[in-house]
Amino acid sequence: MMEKTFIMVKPDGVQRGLIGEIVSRFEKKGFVLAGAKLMQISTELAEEHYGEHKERPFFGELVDFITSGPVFAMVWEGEDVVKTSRHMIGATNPQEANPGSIRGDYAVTVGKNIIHGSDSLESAEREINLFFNGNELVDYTRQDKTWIY
Ligand code: ABT
Ligand code: MG
Repeated sequence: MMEKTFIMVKPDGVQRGLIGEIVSRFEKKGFVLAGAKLMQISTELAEEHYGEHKERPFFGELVDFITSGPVFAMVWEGEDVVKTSRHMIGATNPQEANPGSIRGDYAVTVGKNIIHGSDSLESAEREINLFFNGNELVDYTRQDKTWIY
């Protein structure tokens, strides 16, 4: 099924110069970039985005971290992109993330795991609406589509 998901390079990934590498992996995989922007997350947006973790002991640190510098927010489209991109990203804790996954290759600790990806279709819809206006998303077909599907 064709889906959209929300992917974000976190402040540590931006500072470490990993935007290009991460975009490249999704591009080469065959997913379609529907929207992207470099932005500074406000405290309000951070608390809303991570609302499910509000009661967790690490919530304050999480909000501080995600607002500590610019992030690169993206929407990617493709068949089963929500689940597949979670595999490409790897386990939340980079110590458990497989080599070959983004966190497995580039991250060391759970507090600085360089990338976010929506964990379900419902989360994806919620997060895309939280970060993007409809007019910031573009609908088009990649020329290589018939070689991917
Ligand atoms: P996100 O993509 O950031 O949502 O990570 P993921 O979905 O893989 O993992 P979840 B469970 O959503 O973690 C959200 C952020 O909270 C951090 N975290 C999580 C901790 O610092 N300690 C913990 O014990 C857990 C469970 C990691 C995630 N990211 N950041 N930044
Ligand atoms: Mg999550």
